[in-house]
Amino acid sequence: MAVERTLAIIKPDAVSRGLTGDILRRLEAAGLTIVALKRLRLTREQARAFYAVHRERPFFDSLTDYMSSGPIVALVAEAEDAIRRWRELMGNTDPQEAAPGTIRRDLGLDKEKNAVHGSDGPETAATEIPFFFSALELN
Ligand code: IDP
Ligand code: MG
Repeated sequence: MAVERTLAIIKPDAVSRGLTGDILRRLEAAGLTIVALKRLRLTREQARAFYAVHRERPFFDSLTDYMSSGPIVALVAEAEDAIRRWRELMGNTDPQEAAPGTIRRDLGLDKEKNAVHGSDGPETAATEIPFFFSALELN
């Protein structure tokens, strides 16, 4: 298994509740390395661009309003099999369905405000990482 990079986001619900440190600790404790990190607030248009793949879904307007409602922390994590491992740490999209010990089960509020994002595959990571980080920030 090759060393991979994934895009992770600590979503507005988690940043506003002061959970950034807890989530970063879980990520590092699981053996992933933070190679780039920033705090920012997306505009509504930027959130709609980031989640464009979901534009036909009924939750798209609500999701993108929420994702632009306050600051987020975006980061790139690196490890062997990083994409799958970060998604496993996050847990199911719906915190009520997520396994005990996962971030979403422990910290998520509901299916929308579920604390964290992770790329769902190598192609997605390859577009999501440059959405937030320039080549200079990814040495
Ligand atoms: P994922 O984040 O687990 O990959 P996706 O299906 O890609 O889940 O959905 C992206 C985001 O959209 C979710 O993390 C969540 O915030 C939101 N979302 C997904 N499904 C629903 C839903 O049924 N209701 C409300 N929000 C949803
Ligand atoms: Mg997804």
